Amino acid sequence: MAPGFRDIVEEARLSVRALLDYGDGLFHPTVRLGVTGLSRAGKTVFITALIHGLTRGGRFPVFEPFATGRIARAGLEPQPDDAVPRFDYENHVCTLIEQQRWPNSTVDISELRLVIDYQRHNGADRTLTLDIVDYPGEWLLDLPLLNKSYEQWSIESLALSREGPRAKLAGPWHNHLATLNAGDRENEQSALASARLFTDYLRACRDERFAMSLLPPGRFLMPGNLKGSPALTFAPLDVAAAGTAPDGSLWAMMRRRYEAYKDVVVRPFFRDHFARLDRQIVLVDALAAFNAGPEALHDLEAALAGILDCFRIGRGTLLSHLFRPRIDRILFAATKADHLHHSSHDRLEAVLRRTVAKAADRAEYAGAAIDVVALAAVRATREATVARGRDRLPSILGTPACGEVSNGETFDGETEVATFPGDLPADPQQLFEGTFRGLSSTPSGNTDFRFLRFRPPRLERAGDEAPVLPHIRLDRALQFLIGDRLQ
Ligand SMILES: Nc1nc2c(ncn2[C@@H]2O[C@H](COP(=O)(O)OP(=O)(O)OP(=O)(O)O)[C@@H](O)[C@H]2O)c(=O)[nH]1
Ligand SMILES: [Mg+2]
Repeated sequence: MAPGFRDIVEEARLSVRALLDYGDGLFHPTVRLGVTGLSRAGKTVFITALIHGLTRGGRFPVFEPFATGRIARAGLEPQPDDAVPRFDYENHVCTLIEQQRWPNSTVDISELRLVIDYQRHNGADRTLTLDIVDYPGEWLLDLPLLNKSYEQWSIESLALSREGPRAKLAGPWHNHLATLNAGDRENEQSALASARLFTDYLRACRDERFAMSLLPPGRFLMPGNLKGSPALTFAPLDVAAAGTAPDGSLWAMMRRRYEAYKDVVVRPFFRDHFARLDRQIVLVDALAAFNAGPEALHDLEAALAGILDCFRIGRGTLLSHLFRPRIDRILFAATKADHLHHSSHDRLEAVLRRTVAKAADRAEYAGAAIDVVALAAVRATREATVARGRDRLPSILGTPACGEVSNGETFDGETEVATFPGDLPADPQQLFEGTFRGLSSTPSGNTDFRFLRFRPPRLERAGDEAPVLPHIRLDRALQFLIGDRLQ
């Protein structure tokens, strides 16, 4: 398809941005690291732990420049973008360490600059600037909308909403949809009701019992200052792919608003943030999908395919070819691995590897280096072996968060318990064959997995020194993401 005027303008803007960044990068070697993941995946905890570890001397044996002492200093400096909120690092550390609570949910983009002084292998002193950008994964999953017409999006969203557990959750919206005729005159009240019922359906899918991942448009569930605006007041209609919307019809109104959503939300995100990233970590809460059931796992797989597609889109811009390849490394990380016994960490990694590999095949992806890791940015548990009859079960010890329920017991947030969350199978394929029982189909208590939320660990202080946060494989993630830039 020939590029339209809007595409050319967009390309020119991207090019100017890339040139400015490129010039800057010549004098100050910089890595712009995107940290993303769907809501509650662990973004805030990951960034907080990463900065805390680098600035306060964490234990990172696998992060070579750190372990060999070549990093002389790492410290925070003012960030480069004046219009982006600063990542509230100090507050998050205080919540985590002093109050032993997890940080509150964040719904916007934020940024922080870390400057690392290090010695090259040849002895020369150098500085690497690491700009960390935290943005919701839901925004990333909006990028495929750029290549879809309203009609295509409607057809796909409707088809998806008729599958598996989604069909039941979409009931009220489908009933309303059946009363609408796309060719009828445009009507604000119909648009409002459709958008509300469609959003209710998306919200129900996200509930932890179903833990669905693929829920665009992302801002419907996190509208921010666009709440109530026409750009968020639309929904799919039952329309034909090749059809034309009659002037003044409900269809034309919905289509106009869908295009407005792309203009107001998706394109600026792509231009101002996504297209400027060099490296990307995608955090994935696979355990939430195991809790919910096989459909959630398949949905996660589809979401990861969508995400990989975005990185392909991101490589197509003109100047990024001429000057430097953008996003050249992508790490997929299964978070909260501390909920599993270490004997299952490799298995969790294998599940994610299998999910990403399949997604990568589908997306016909070729380009950046991709790796997979199972990690816990903050390790909230310890391990133990618990005797049950003759069996010795590999268990984990932790303090379940206040209000968590297991086997009819409600926890008070103070008592440490040993739990056996369930073993992952040695062959990840078994999980994808859909034979396990999750909350979406089975009452809690009878599910195959039950991962409780634990409180952050109680840390021992040695004198005035800030305590070190325990983690699992955070150093491996760092080595992949920036190790090569500190040679
Ligand atoms: N045990 C354990 N729990 C974690 C870890 N990281 C995150 N969590 C849990 O996951 C929840 C969400 O983590 P956040 O870092 O706030 O996730 P987020 O992706 O920033 O979430 P939003 O800001 O809501 O999009 C926390 O409240 C913890 O319950 C971890 O390393 N270990
Ligand atoms: Mg957050």
